[in-house]
Amino acid sequence: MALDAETRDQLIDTVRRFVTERLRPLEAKVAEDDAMPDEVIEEMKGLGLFGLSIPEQYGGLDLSMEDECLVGVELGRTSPAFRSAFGTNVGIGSQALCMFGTEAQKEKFLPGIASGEIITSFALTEPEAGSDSANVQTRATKDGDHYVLNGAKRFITNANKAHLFTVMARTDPSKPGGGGVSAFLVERDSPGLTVGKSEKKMGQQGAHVSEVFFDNVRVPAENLIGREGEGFKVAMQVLDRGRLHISSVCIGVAERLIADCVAYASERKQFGQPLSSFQLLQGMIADSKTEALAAKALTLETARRRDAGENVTMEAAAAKYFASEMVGRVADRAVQIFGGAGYIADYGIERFYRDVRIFRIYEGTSQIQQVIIARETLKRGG
Ligand code: COS
Repeated sequence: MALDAETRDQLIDTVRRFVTERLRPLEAKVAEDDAMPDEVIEEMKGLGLFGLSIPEQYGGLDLSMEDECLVGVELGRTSPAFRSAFGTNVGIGSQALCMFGTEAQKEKFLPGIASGEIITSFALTEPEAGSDSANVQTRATKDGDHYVLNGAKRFITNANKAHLFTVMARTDPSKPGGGGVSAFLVERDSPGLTVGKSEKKMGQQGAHVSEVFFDNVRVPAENLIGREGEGFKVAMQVLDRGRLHISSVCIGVAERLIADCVAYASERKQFGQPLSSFQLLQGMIADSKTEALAAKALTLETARRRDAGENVTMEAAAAKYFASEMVGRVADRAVQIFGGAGYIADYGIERFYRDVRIFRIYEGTSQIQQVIIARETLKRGG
């Protein structure tokens, strides 16, 4: 549902102030501690951030994709680890349920997801199913009114805190591709489900990924999402949406870095002049600004088209591809503009440089986005 302009502007203003006043001062500490303060999580819950995308009738804010992206841009103006705390609830952890769940499933879980009481995770990736996500090996075998899950997932965001997983598992081993895969809601306290240690990562400290293991985990048949054998398509549609959300966060980070570069270049003097007076440096700022504007235009236009009911698989892939590569280039230029200071941890620029690297990998690598864009373009004939 689209908010009226006034309510939307108020929400954006509130999120902007929260990011500026509460989150930005904590960036270095969260990175250092690799943990998110509990009080910040509580404030995020109070602001409704866990329920941005959840329908109003279940306690969420029910934002349109366009409004979610506008909020995503604001959230991108600080360390992306903060967004990750509720990102799975807003996106990949909740959307299979929102789009394909039964009324009973929604009533049971969505209010808790919207309030942040239930943390969700999306468990698709496996050791042998990364980019080739149809190659799911985790098995789900029907046993009476249950399915029994066995297998392992990896790189699962927020698994260490999750109460509820959307798990893609193979129900039909005779079908090797996506057609034999089904999606399930699996509760964390199910006997046989264990979560591995949090992985040590290159960036985004304070956000966590872990392995998840299923050892004869019994899942009630009523927890199947959609129909048996449709789990791969469910996952792909969740990712179509998630890719737009990630694009908006990339744009926010780029805007933040451009502002930091402008502030630094205006203050720092060399050869008796501020850095900002040098045209070679202005060229870097102009390139970053142009690319950020282009990514924003593409992302918001695609979000509006999705809101209007169009299939935007190709356009969402293009947005994710362009925005994630764009913020990589912007972060690289930011290190260059800050010079030696860009390489020193105290200035925070090198942290963003590391943080943004994952955007070109998760929710589909740049190469996967290229595959999706090319396939569809070839199919359409241009
Ligand atoms: N929406 C709806 N249906 C989709 C779809 C989408 N976005 N993408 C694919 N499908 C359907 C296809 O239409 C096809 O249906 P039929 O069998 O009825 O024809 C089926 O799913 C299989 O699709 P496809 O043949 O394209 O599957 P591939 O194995 O070739 O894989 C890619 C497709 C590579 C695009 C997919 O595996 C992918 O996105 N990989 C990256 C996964 C990823 O992002 N992982 C990140 C981790 S999760 S955070």
